[in-house]
Parts: sequence; C-alpha cells; structure tokens
Amino acid sequence: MSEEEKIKKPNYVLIGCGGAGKLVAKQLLEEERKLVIIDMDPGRVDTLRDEGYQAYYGQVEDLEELDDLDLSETKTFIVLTPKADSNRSAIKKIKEKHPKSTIIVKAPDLMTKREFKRLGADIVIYPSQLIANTAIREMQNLQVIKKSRELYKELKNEDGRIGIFVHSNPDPDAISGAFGLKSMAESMDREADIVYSGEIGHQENRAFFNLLGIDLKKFETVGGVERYEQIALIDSAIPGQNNALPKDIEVDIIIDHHEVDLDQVNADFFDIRNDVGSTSTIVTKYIQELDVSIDEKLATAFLFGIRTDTLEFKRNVHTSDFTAASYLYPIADKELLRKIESPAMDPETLDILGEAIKNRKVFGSYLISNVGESGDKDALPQAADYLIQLEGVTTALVFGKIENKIHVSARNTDIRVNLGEAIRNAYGEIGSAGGHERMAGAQIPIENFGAISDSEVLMDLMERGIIKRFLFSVGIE
Ligand SMILES: [Mn+2]
Repeated sequence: MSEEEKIKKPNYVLIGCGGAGKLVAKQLLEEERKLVIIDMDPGRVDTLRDEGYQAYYGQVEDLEELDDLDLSETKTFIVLTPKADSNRSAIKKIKEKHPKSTIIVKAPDLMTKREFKRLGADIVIYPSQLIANTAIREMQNLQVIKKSRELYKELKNEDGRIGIFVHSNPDPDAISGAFGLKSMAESMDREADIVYSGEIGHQENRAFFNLLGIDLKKFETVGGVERYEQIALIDSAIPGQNNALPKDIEVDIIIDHHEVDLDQVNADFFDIRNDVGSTSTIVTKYIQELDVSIDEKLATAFLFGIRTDTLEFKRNVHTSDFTAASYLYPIADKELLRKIESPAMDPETLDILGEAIKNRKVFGSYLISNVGESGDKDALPQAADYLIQLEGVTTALVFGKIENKIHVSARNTDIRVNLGEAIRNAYGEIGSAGGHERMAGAQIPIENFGAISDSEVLMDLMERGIIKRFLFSVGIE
C-alpha cells in the first residue's frame, strides 16, 4: 500500500484480528469501508498488510497506536481480541478518548458481558450464545431428518393397506396431514384410506376437500379396523380419544402437534411436537426431506391446513409454519385458496412474517423484530399487523433494511403508550419518524448507525441500536 492509498481518517477501527476479526475485516474491505486494524501479533500484521489491509502492530493494553491515528471520523470500534483483559482496557481507553463512538466488543462469558456493558460498550458479543443458537437450529433440522427416515422405514418395511385415522369431526389440518401421509405412502406403492368419524364441519371446508378431490371415508363404511395392515393416527395421539379407533388397538404411526402425556403414547413411529402450529407443517417437512413429489393438490391442502390451524398465522404460529408455507405457496392453487378465504398472502410476505416470528424479541408486552433485508415495503406493516395480534403483545415494532435505509413499522393497542411520540423520540434525530397513537413508522439511513448491514455481525449492530433507542424511548432499560 503506497502512502497516497493509506487511509488517513478511518471510519472503523478493528482491534484484534483473529478468526472472527478477520471475517469482519474481509467484509469491510469488500465494501470498501475505511478500516484500520490493530493487532498484537507482528507476524499477523505483516500478513494483513500483504493482503491489502491497513494494519498496525500495537499493544492492546495501552493502544498507543490510537494516539497516532486521526480518529476524528471514526464512528465504530470493533474489539475482538481473545483476552478479556485486553478487551476491557481497550473499552476504557476508547471510552476516554472517543466517548461518542460505538464500541462493539467480544466477551468470554455472561458475567464479563454485563461488566463490559457497564463500562460503556454498546454491543457485547458473547460467542457461546451464538454457537448455542446455531446448535439448537441444527438440532431441530436433524430431528426432521431423523424422523423422516424412521417414517420412511416404517412405511417401506410393511405392506398391505394403511388406515389413516383423523380425529372425529376433522378440521382441515387433520385432513391435509392425513392426505400428505397418504401421498407419501402411495409414492412407496402403499395403498391407504383416510378415515374419519363424525362430520366435516363448515360447508366451505367440505367444498374445499371436494374440489381438491380428496377421498375421505366414513369409519362406518370401511368395514372395521381389521381391514388395515397398518394404522396411522393424525392430528390426534391416543386411540379412542376423540377418534373412532378402539382404545386397545396398536397404532403404528402417530403424528400430532397437540399437548399430550407422552407416557400414554404407544406406537412404532410417533412424532408429537409442540414447536409447530399444525400437523400439515410436520408432514410438509417430511415430504421435503424425503423428496416425495408434491403436486398442486397436496400443496394447496397443506397450505389450507396450516392457515386454518394457525388462524391465518396468528395463533400458535412458529417459524417452521412460515417456512413450510413459503415452500408450498408457489406450488399451490392460489385461485382455489382465494375462493376459500382472504386475504391471500404472497411468498414475500410469508417469508417476512417467518423472519419476524423467528427473530422476535419480547420485552414485557413489547415485541420487536428484525426481518433483515427486505424487498417489499408493504410487508413490514403487514408483519406488524400480524404480530400485534399475538397473545400478550400490545406494541409491535418490525424493522428491516430496504436498499440503504432501515424501515421501521410499529403498531400499538396499549392506550397508555403514544406510539407516534415514542417513535419520534427514538428515531427522530437519526431519521424521519412519525405516526399517531396506534400506528407509526420511521426511516433511517444506514450510515446514521455508523455501521453497515450486509454482514450478520453488523446487522446485529443495527438491530441493537434500533431496539435500544425504542426501549429507552418507552422507558424500559
Ligand atoms: Mn392440527
């Protein structure tokens, strides 16, 4: 790097350029951000220079390098050395010399995280937490893979007809889940009947399943359970409880999402989960995992099942319900769904709602969610409209990045909160903000955060800024 190319007034200073630091540096360099790096390892400093970074050797404990640099335009310090002591002294030094800047720092544990916050760090990253979150997500994926394979074996290793039983007076989710299992069975050359007792409620539900041409058999007409080699129970878990099965029958397959005493459950294969809003979601995931072909009819049925069981994504809804729905939507018969219910939701909105649910943070009755990068302005208010209907939520704030602005959309039903005022107080000085008691919004240019949004860490930065300002404005924290 020649003298002329050197950054004279960096916007970012990165202290400690190990594994995580390097990833941040790489992202900032790619975006041509004005970055200067300080590291305590002379060898690493040489390597960084060879790679085109402006790096200096420095002892983090005293950070004399900082005194030689012109940091009048530095908005953000990122401190990622592996030593808590070094990070601590870096915070103190930066706080003293550059009190207005943003400090992002890594902490080894929760205690230190709290301490760093007290010392004035704006954002404290606690890697164990990030790893734990990833591990949990991966575990959920593994669970789906494991269960899909078990079910595949269960269907593959037997033959003869399968009786797929749904609960009495079945709802669309039960029927669609059963239809999904029947489709899976048929793809493995197994024959299956969907069997119900009672009545299929709501004329429009009956019409829907008739239109799709799904064959449903009344229990009284099938000639008893003896007729079936295998018995499955869908959207219900205990034989004889709200279904036509005899109490003492051996059930082979159970798939359900209701709360149930697992001691009472007995089957070769069972998958009973509360972390989904519908049985259709579970079966959709199997079908995706096992690569069973899914046609318009099945996708439409599943989508209808998910939507009715979650009351149009308002009740007991989970991220997996949205990811399933957004997978199904392009395949489904939109025209038919539109006839049954309105308003229809496009995949973009479904994706955003999924993100909003996944990323939600709840502070008492306040819910705040970052939907990340979004192409669609209208989806944010829609997401806020949905989130405000969740149980226990009286104020919902959704934000996302659209081009180079953060868009905030908020809804409120708490008469003690003047939302417009809260939003203006929170964001008025860094962007445009407005609204009234129940509805408000803001737009903030991303450069006003002194950070960028494209990498996960930096999006995290912005998220914390948005949340902190809002909570402060309404008097929490
Ligand atoms: Mn259900």
